[in-house]
Amino acid sequence: MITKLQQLEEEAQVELAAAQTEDAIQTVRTKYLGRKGLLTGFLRNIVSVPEEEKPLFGKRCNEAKEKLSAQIDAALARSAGGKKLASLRREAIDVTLPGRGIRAGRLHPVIRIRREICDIFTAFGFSIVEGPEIELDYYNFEALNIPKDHPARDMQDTFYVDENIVLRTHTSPVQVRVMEKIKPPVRILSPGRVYRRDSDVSHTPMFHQIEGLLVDEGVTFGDLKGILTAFLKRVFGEDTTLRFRPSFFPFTEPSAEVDIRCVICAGRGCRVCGQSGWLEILGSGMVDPAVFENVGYDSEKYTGFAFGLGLERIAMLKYGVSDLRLFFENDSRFIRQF
Ligand code: 2NM
Repeated sequence: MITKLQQLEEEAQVELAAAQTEDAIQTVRTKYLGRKGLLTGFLRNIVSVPEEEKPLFGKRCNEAKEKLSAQIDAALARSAGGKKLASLRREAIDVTLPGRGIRAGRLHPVIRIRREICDIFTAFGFSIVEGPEIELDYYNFEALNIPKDHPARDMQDTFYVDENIVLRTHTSPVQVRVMEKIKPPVRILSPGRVYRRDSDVSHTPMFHQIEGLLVDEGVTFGDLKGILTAFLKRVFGEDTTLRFRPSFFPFTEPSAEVDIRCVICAGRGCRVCGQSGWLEILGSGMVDPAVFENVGYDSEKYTGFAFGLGLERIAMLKYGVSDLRLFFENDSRFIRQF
């Protein structure tokens, strides 16, 4: 019987050694030490043990149960410890690893140019003024000396809300509103969105403009040339070459367009400048006396100059963007480059 007990103990040892999980270890405990376990019930075999061996057999039975029970406890403790260790290893954080970078937003190139130009003119003493994008026909056309039969007023070119209300086609109405309110000297810059019924590879129905206005006693075309030259050299570089070319606008007389030497080909002629060697940058002129009369300024006492430019065009030339439509796609890969 004692040999049988030893066999049983050995079997239990082998099974316990093979038990890898807590469940498997518990199964061994139930099989040998449970209420109907093999070792638990083994003491009943004492009836077939010779009288003089009975005490020893009983003692061995108890020892076997206690030993196995202790081994199972130890195995369970090892298993739980291993599990805890594994989970600690799994959840470990390497605090020395570099963090994941956060993608910061960027300013849209049109907004960058707008800020840059506003900063330059603020330094020249100009104030920044904004106004409504939905504008009265009066401020957008009439007050600016644009007659009723002017092509700019055509339904083809202007978004009409109704007979008297339009989406502004330029930001000059803002300047008319300012002149109605305050007496000279006036030095203002009006940035903003403008709208024209135009849509092809080089025109979008909405684009951004900046217009400037300076009015005082004794302002001359020389002042216009001086201010605009200083401005364009700050934007495109001090060695930029300029050209003032006669032009026409209903609200200025005389009028001039300002060109710069082509930034792409340096004047040799290329696709961007249409082989001319020059790039049109802005329109300008001395404010027409008729405009001053419309806002109640004495055109005998005051003179002034004004100018206007499109921001998308400036941004394309300055940053070398070849397709206007990129400005309106909001592709972060494009915007991130500036
Ligand atoms: C331009 C060109 C020339 C202009 C005129 C005025 C105002 F309100 F004073 F009459 N503001 N802006 C002007 C003059 C705009 O854009 C090409």
